[in-house]
Amino acid sequence: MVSDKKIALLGLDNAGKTSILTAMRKKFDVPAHVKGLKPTLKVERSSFQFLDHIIYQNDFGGQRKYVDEYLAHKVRYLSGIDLLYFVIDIQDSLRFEEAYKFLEEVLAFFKEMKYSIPIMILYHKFDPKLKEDPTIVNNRLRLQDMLKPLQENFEIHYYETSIFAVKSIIHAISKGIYFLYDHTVAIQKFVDDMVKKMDNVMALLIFEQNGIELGSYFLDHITLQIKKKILILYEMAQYRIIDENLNTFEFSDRLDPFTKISGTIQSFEIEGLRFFILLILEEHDEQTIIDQFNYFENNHAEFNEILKAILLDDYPVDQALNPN
Ligand SMILES: Nc1nc2c(ncn2[C@@H]2O[C@H](COP(=O)(O)OP(=O)(O)OP(=O)(O)O)[C@@H](O)[C@H]2O)c(=O)[nH]1
Ligand SMILES: [Mg+2]
Repeated sequence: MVSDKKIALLGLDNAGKTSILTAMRKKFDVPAHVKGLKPTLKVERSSFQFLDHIIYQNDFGGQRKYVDEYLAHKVRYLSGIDLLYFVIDIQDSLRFEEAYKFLEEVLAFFKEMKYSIPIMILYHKFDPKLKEDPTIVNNRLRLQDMLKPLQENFEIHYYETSIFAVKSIIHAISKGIYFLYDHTVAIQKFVDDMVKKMDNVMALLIFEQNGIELGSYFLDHITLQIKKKILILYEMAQYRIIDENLNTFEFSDRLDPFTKISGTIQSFEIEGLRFFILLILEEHDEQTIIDQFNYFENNHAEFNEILKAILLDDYPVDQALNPN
């Protein structure tokens, strides 16, 4: 499925927009990747695969001449946007006024066009070591005050992000994307996306702690009998994981004389609630299974952020800014 969602990242030059997108792509060693970034020339369009579909993102270079160009031709540049991330460098208080004016003009255009889209304000470069720095804290308060009038017409969400705490970025970006969907659709998209990134998936299921299924994928043509067996395996694995206080539990089994599977279950704790993701792979050579399980394991932190973004309406900023 291809989505026609158009996402824009706007903000002044040097605010960190391209760095944020780089962080979303790379996830690891982000500061090193970001070091050599050049200013974006006008608008860089790329597609960004985040869910089971492609999202078109527009990284708007923030140099003055470009901003003037966008504002002079708003229809050309700013039409049809479904979601806006507006990035402000929290360390650069001398440019708050300029950033505000830019945002104000963009929102005035959205209002005129009757776009009521989510507006995500990223207070960026809110580096973990500056979390309690009085200047930065004060800058945040100032911005909050400045931006208040804009809330009259728009649903505005605020996030503190830093490339030194990649999960703060994953959180803010995912949150915005999931605002475009309701919870159930969002979770199902998340499941479909994971399946797409792996091979040999027979089933992938997300449950909350009472065993209510939030999202599911089963390979086509799988029999009801086998589905039932998978659910029994899930119950067994969930029991083990709780009983033995584990984060993850792997197993293999035979579902019928012809069907051997390997499975793993991961547990997530989100605001005191527990969630489980069950992955069942069709039998394959050992290395393939190990690779798939490793992929699943290595992405635990990211899955956790995405689930949080989908499931929680509010998320403590402090937590997001903890490096890893
Ligand atoms: N301390 C700190 N520096 C950052 C962070 N994110 C980005 N930077 C730095 O900010 C500079 C500018 O980043 P870019 O991502 O190129 O900024 P941009 O908003 O895309 O700029 P334009 O393309 O000109 O609009 C780079 O030198 C980054 O290293 C952050 O979270 N913390
Ligand atoms: Mg850029």
